[in-house]
Amino acid sequence: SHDYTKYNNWNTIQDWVISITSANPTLISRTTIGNTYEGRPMHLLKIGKSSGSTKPAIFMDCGIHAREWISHAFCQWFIKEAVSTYGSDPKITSLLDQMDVFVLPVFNVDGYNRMWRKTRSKKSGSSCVGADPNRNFDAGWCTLGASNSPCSDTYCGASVESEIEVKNVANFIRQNRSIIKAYLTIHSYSQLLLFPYSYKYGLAADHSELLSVAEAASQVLGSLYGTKYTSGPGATTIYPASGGSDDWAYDLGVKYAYTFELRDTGYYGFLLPESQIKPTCEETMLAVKYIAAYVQKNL
Ligand code: 0X9
Ligand code: ZN
Ligand code: ZN
Repeated sequence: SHDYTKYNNWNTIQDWVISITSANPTLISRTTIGNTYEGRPMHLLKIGKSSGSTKPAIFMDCGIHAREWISHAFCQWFIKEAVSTYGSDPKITSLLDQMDVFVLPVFNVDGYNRMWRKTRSKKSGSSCVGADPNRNFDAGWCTLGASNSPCSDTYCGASVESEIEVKNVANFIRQNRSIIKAYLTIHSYSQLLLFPYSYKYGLAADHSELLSVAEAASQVLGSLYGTKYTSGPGATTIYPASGGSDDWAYDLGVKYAYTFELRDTGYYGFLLPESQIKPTCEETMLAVKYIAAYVQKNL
C-alpha cells in the first residue's frame, strides 16, 4: 500500500493518484496527457482551488530519469503537503487560491526501475533500448553533452521529441504556454539548483534574477537540516548538456525554469535510503514554496 516515506511502485502510485484526487475534489483534478511508449497513461494532477476562470500556473515534473527515486517521492510528498496544509498554511492557501500547480508525478513511467535512466522505446537496427528524455527536448538538440549512440545513457533519441513521453509533456506545456509561469523539474542527485542554460555557455537574459531566486531558495532549503546546495547555470554548475527540459521551457518563454538535483552528493547516490525521504522532501518543500511564492508575487 502507499506510503509517503517509502519508494512506491508504479501500480501503487497510480492507485494513489486516483484515490487522492477523488478524496480532494475541490483541490485536485486529474487529466492524462497521453500514453507512454509501452501504453501506460501519463497522469497529470492540477492542484489548486477550483475557480471559474483560468489561473496562472506552475508546472512540476518528477521522474524524468527512472532511477532517481527520491524525485518521484517528492512529487507525492508535495501533493500531500499541498492538500493537507491548504487552509492552515497561509503560503499554500494563498498560492492555491491564486495559482494552479500542475504535477506530473511520474514522467518516465516505463523506465521506472532501480538503476534505469532512459525511456524504453525500441529502435530498429539497435538492440539497445531507450533514449534519455532529458536530451530529447528541442534545446540545441544533440549538440553538446549528449550522444548519437542508442546504447549510451545520454542518447538524444532519433529526432527532437522522438520519445512520446517528451512529446506529451512538450505538447501540454506548449498548449498552456500563456498560463505557465514556472517550470520545475526534479532529479537527483548532487544537491544543486540549476537554471538555463545547459546547452550553451551563454547566460540567460534573466540570469541575475534566476540566480538570486535560486540562492535564496537554496538558503531556505538548508535552514532545516543544514543541507548544502549549489546554484547556477547548468552548463557551468553540473556540465554542458543539450536537449534538456529546463532550457526548452525557458526558451519557450517560461522564465522561472529550474532543475533540482536532490540529495545526496554521492554517498548513496540514486540508492538514497528510505529514511532520508522525509527530511529530503521537507527541506525541498521549503525551496519549492519559496520559488512558488516568488513567482506568485511577480505575476
Ligand atoms: O544530466 C541531466 O539530465 C541532469 N542531471 S542527472 O544526474 N539527474 O541526469 C541535469 C540536467 C540539467 N539541465 C540540462 N542539462 N538542461
Ligand atoms: Zn536526472
Ligand atoms: Zn510536513
